[in-house]
Amino acid sequence: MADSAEEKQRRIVEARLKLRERFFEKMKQSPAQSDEKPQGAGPANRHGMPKLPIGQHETEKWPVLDLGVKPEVAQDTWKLTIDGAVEEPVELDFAQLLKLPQVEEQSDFHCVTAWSLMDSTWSGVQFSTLAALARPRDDARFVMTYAYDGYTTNLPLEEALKDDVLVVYARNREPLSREHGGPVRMITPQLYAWKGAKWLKRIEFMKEDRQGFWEVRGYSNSAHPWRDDRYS
Ligand SMILES: Nc1nc2c(c(=O)[nH]1)N[C@H]1C(S)=C(S)[C@@H](COP(=O)(O)O)O[C@H]1N2
Ligand SMILES: [Mo]
Repeated sequence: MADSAEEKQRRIVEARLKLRERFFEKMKQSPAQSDEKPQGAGPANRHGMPKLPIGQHETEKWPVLDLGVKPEVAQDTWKLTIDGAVEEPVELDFAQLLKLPQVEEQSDFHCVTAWSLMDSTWSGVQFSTLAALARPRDDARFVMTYAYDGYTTNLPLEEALKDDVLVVYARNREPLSREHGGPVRMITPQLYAWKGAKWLKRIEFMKEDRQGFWEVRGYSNSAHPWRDDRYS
Protein backbone atom coordinates (compact mmCIF):
# COMPACT_ATOMS: atom_id res chain seq x y z
CA MET A 1 0.00 0.00 0.00
CA ALA A 2 1.25 3.48 -0.79
CA ASP A 3 2.45 5.49 2.18
CA SER A 4 0.32 8.41 3.18
CA ALA A 5 1.63 11.86 2.33
CA GLU A 6 2.10 12.54 6.05
CA GLU A 7 4.17 9.39 6.51
CA LYS A 8 6.32 10.26 3.51
CA GLN A 9 6.88 13.79 4.79
CA ARG A 10 7.66 12.50 8.27
CA ARG A 11 10.43 10.29 6.86
CA ILE A 12 11.88 13.10 4.75
CA VAL A 13 11.99 15.40 7.76
CA GLU A 14 13.57 12.68 9.89
CA ALA A 15 16.33 12.06 7.32
CA ARG A 16 17.05 15.76 6.94
CA LEU A 17 17.25 16.27 10.71
CA LYS A 18 19.71 13.35 10.95
CA LEU A 19 21.95 15.29 8.57
CA ARG A 20 21.66 18.23 10.95
CA GLU A 21 22.82 16.03 13.87
CA ARG A 22 25.81 14.86 11.83
CA PHE A 23 26.71 18.45 11.06
CA PHE A 24 26.72 19.35 14.75
CA GLU A 25 28.98 16.34 15.50
CA LYS A 26 31.42 17.59 12.89
CA MET A 27 31.28 21.14 14.23
CA LYS A 28 32.19 19.88 17.70
CA GLN A 29 35.36 18.33 16.31
CA SER A 30 36.61 21.45 14.59
CA PRO A 31 37.94 24.63 16.26
CA ALA A 32 35.81 27.76 16.22
CA GLN A 33 36.33 29.98 13.22
CA SER A 34 35.88 33.69 12.97
CA ASP A 35 33.06 35.05 10.85
CA GLU A 36 35.23 37.90 9.61
CA LYS A 37 35.53 36.38 6.18
CA PRO A 38 33.21 34.00 4.40
CA GLN A 39 34.07 30.36 4.95
CA GLY A 40 34.57 28.92 1.53
CA ALA A 41 36.85 29.11 -1.43
CA GLY A 42 35.55 32.20 -3.22
CA PRO A 43 33.91 35.57 -2.75
CA ALA A 44 30.29 35.73 -1.64
CA ASN A 45 29.02 36.72 -5.04
CA ARG A 46 31.51 34.49 -6.82
CA HIS A 47 31.43 36.48 -10.06
CA GLY A 48 33.03 33.87 -12.27
CA MET A 49 35.13 32.15 -9.60
CA PRO A 50 34.70 28.39 -10.07
CA LYS A 51 34.67 27.83 -6.32
CA LEU A 52 32.28 26.50 -3.72
CA PRO A 53 31.18 27.48 -0.23
CA ILE A 54 32.65 25.33 2.54
CA GLY A 55 31.20 21.84 2.84
CA GLN A 56 29.60 21.90 -0.62
CA HIS A 57 30.35 19.73 -3.65
CA GLU A 58 29.38 20.43 -7.21
CA THR A 59 26.64 18.43 -8.88
CA GLU A 60 26.12 18.17 -12.63
CA LYS A 61 22.63 16.72 -12.43
CA TRP A 62 20.02 18.79 -10.66
CA PRO A 63 18.61 16.81 -7.67
CA VAL A 64 14.97 17.10 -6.65
CA LEU A 65 14.11 17.91 -3.02
CA ASP A 66 10.62 18.28 -1.68
CA LEU A 67 8.35 17.05 1.08
CA GLY A 68 7.05 14.05 -0.85
CA VAL A 69 4.43 15.93 -2.86
CA LYS A 70 4.85 17.58 -6.25
CA PRO A 71 1.73 19.63 -6.85
CA GLU A 72 0.51 19.88 -10.41
CA VAL A 73 -0.04 23.55 -11.14
CA ALA A 74 -0.81 24.40 -14.75
CA GLN A 75 0.75 27.53 -16.18
CA ASP A 76 -2.65 28.96 -17.13
CA THR A 77 -4.18 28.44 -13.68
CA TRP A 78 -1.09 29.50 -11.68
CA LYS A 79 -1.70 32.57 -9.54
CA LEU A 80 0.53 34.53 -7.21
CA THR A 81 -0.84 36.60 -4.34
CA ILE A 82 1.26 39.38 -2.80
CA ASP A 83 -0.19 40.74 0.40
CA GLY A 84 0.40 41.50 4.08
CA ALA A 85 2.06 44.78 5.06
CA VAL A 86 1.67 46.36 1.61
CA GLU A 87 -0.15 49.39 0.21
CA GLU A 88 -1.49 47.51 -2.79
CA PRO A 89 -2.19 43.77 -2.49
CA VAL A 90 -1.62 42.14 -5.89
CA GLU A 91 -2.80 39.02 -7.63
CA LEU A 92 -0.85 38.01 -10.74
CA ASP A 93 -1.31 35.29 -13.31
CA PHE A 94 1.38 33.92 -15.60
CA ALA A 95 0.56 36.26 -18.51
CA GLN A 96 0.80 39.26 -16.17
CA LEU A 97 4.13 38.00 -14.81
CA LEU A 98 5.48 37.98 -18.38
CA LYS A 99 4.43 41.61 -18.89
CA LEU A 100 6.68 42.79 -16.06
CA PRO A 101 10.35 43.66 -16.73
CA GLN A 102 12.07 40.35 -17.47
CA VAL A 103 15.59 39.36 -16.42
CA GLU A 104 17.97 36.59 -17.34
CA GLU A 105 20.70 35.93 -14.76
CA GLN A 106 23.38 33.39 -14.07
CA SER A 107 23.78 32.15 -10.52
CA ASP A 108 24.51 29.16 -8.29
CA PHE A 109 22.18 27.06 -6.20
CA HIS A 110 23.44 25.67 -2.87
CA CYS A 111 21.41 23.00 -1.06
CA VAL A 112 22.06 22.53 2.66
CA THR A 113 22.38 18.77 2.03
CA ALA A 114 25.76 19.74 0.47
CA TRP A 115 25.28 19.82 -3.30
CA SER A 116 25.70 22.96 -5.38
CA LEU A 117 24.40 23.40 -8.89
CA MET A 118 26.66 25.97 -10.54
CA ASP A 119 26.10 28.47 -13.33
CA SER A 120 22.43 28.13 -14.12
CA THR A 121 20.82 30.73 -16.31
CA TRP A 122 17.49 31.73 -14.84
CA SER A 123 14.66 33.59 -16.54
CA GLY A 124 12.06 35.46 -14.57
CA VAL A 125 11.27 38.62 -12.68
CA GLN A 126 13.20 40.18 -9.82
CA PHE A 127 11.56 39.86 -6.43
CA SER A 128 12.13 43.60 -6.08
CA THR A 129 9.92 44.23 -9.13
CA LEU A 130 7.07 42.32 -7.47
CA ALA A 131 7.68 44.19 -4.23
CA ALA A 132 7.50 47.48 -6.13
CA LEU A 133 4.06 46.52 -7.49
CA ALA A 134 2.69 45.82 -4.02
CA ARG A 135 4.59 48.65 -2.29
CA PRO A 136 5.60 47.26 1.12
CA ARG A 137 4.72 49.62 3.95
CA ASP A 138 7.57 51.27 5.87
CA ASP A 139 7.21 48.83 8.73
CA ALA A 140 7.47 45.72 6.50
CA ARG A 141 10.78 44.03 7.33
CA PHE A 142 10.32 40.34 6.53
CA VAL A 143 8.60 38.14 3.99
CA MET A 144 7.01 34.72 4.15
CA THR A 145 6.68 32.79 0.91
CA TYR A 146 4.05 30.07 0.52
CA ALA A 147 3.93 27.23 -1.99
CA TYR A 148 1.24 25.05 -3.53
CA ASP A 149 2.55 21.99 -1.62
CA GLY A 150 2.03 23.72 1.74
CA TYR A 151 5.74 24.58 2.09
CA THR A 152 6.72 27.93 3.58
CA THR A 153 10.02 29.77 4.05
CA ASN A 154 10.83 33.21 5.47
CA LEU A 155 13.36 35.87 4.51
CA PRO A 156 14.46 39.26 5.84
CA LEU A 157 13.36 41.91 3.36
CA GLU A 158 16.95 43.04 2.72
CA GLU A 159 17.83 39.53 1.50
CA ALA A 160 14.68 39.20 -0.60
CA LEU A 161 15.39 42.52 -2.31
CA LYS A 162 18.87 41.52 -3.54
CA ASP A 163 19.17 41.80 -7.32
CA ASP A 164 19.65 38.10 -7.90
CA VAL A 165 16.57 36.97 -5.94
CA LEU A 166 14.19 36.01 -8.71
CA VAL A 167 10.80 34.52 -9.31
CA VAL A 168 11.65 32.21 -12.23
CA TYR A 169 9.92 30.07 -14.83
CA ALA A 170 12.92 28.77 -16.82
CA ARG A 171 16.40 27.39 -16.21
CA ASN A 172 18.89 27.39 -19.05
CA ARG A 173 16.01 28.61 -21.21
CA GLU A 174 13.95 25.46 -20.61
CA PRO A 175 10.64 25.84 -18.79
CA LEU A 176 10.92 24.72 -15.15
CA SER A 177 9.67 21.16 -14.84
CA ARG A 178 6.98 20.31 -12.32
CA GLU A 179 9.49 18.50 -10.05
CA HIS A 180 11.69 21.60 -9.87
CA GLY A 181 8.80 23.85 -8.94
CA GLY A 182 7.24 24.73 -12.29
CA PRO A 183 5.52 26.70 -13.49
CA VAL A 184 7.03 29.34 -11.14
CA ARG A 185 9.42 29.20 -8.19
CA MET A 186 11.72 31.52 -6.31
CA ILE A 187 15.54 31.40 -6.13
CA THR A 188 17.82 32.95 -3.48
CA PRO A 189 21.37 32.48 -4.87
CA GLN A 190 23.15 34.07 -1.88
CA LEU A 191 21.27 31.89 0.63
CA TYR A 192 20.77 28.13 0.86
CA ALA A 193 18.23 26.94 -1.66
CA TRP A 194 15.52 26.01 0.85
CA LYS A 195 14.85 29.77 1.05
CA GLY A 196 13.47 29.60 -2.52
CA ALA A 197 9.96 28.15 -2.61
CA LYS A 198 9.04 25.91 -5.53
CA TRP A 199 5.44 26.15 -6.87
CA LEU A 200 5.26 29.69 -5.52
CA LYS A 201 1.77 30.72 -4.46
CA ARG A 202 1.93 33.67 -2.11
CA ILE A 203 4.35 36.32 -0.86
CA GLU A 204 3.40 37.91 2.44
CA PHE A 205 5.17 41.00 3.72
CA MET A 206 5.47 41.01 7.51
CA LYS A 207 6.36 43.47 10.25
CA GLU A 208 7.69 40.73 12.53
CA ASP A 209 9.69 37.67 11.54
CA ARG A 210 8.00 34.27 11.53
CA GLN A 211 9.67 31.00 10.68
CA GLY A 212 8.90 28.73 7.75
CA PHE A 213 8.80 24.95 7.42
CA TRP A 214 12.50 24.12 7.83
CA GLU A 215 13.32 27.10 10.02
CA VAL A 216 10.85 25.83 12.64
CA ARG A 217 12.57 22.44 12.48
CA GLY A 218 16.05 23.74 13.23
CA TYR A 219 17.43 25.06 9.97
CA SER A 220 19.20 28.40 10.25
CA ASN A 221 16.93 31.40 9.99
CA SER A 222 19.64 33.33 8.13
CA ALA A 223 21.03 30.50 5.92
CA HIS A 224 24.25 32.00 4.54
CA PRO A 225 26.25 29.37 2.60
CA TRP A 226 29.37 31.53 2.68
CA ARG A 227 29.31 31.35 6.48
CA ASP A 228 28.51 27.63 6.69
CA ASP A 229 25.35 28.84 8.41
CA ARG A 230 23.19 25.74 7.99
CA TYR A 231 21.38 24.99 11.24
CA SER A 232 20.33 26.79 14.38
N1 LIG B 1 7.50 24.26 -2.29
C1 LIG B 1 8.69 23.78 -1.92
N2 LIG B 1 9.77 24.51 -2.17
C2 LIG B 1 10.99 24.06 -1.82
C3 LIG B 1 11.15 22.82 -1.16
C4 LIG B 1 9.98 22.07 -0.89
O1 LIG B 1 10.01 20.98 -0.30
N3 LIG B 1 8.76 22.58 -1.28
N4 LIG B 1 12.42 22.39 -0.82
C5 LIG B 1 13.49 23.39 -0.75
C6 LIG B 1 14.81 22.80 -0.73
S1 LIG B 1 15.34 22.13 0.71
C7 LIG B 1 15.67 22.90 -1.80
S2 LIG B 1 17.28 22.43 -1.73
C8 LIG B 1 15.18 23.37 -3.11
C9 LIG B 1 15.30 22.21 -4.06
O2 LIG B 1 14.90 22.56 -5.35
P1 LIG B 1 14.99 21.45 -6.47
O3 LIG B 1 14.13 20.29 -6.05
O4 LIG B 1 14.52 22.10 -7.71
O5 LIG B 1 16.42 21.03 -6.52
O6 LIG B 1 13.82 23.79 -3.09
C10 LIG B 1 13.41 24.39 -1.89
N5 LIG B 1 12.06 24.84 -2.11
MO1 LIG C 1 17.74 21.88 0.42
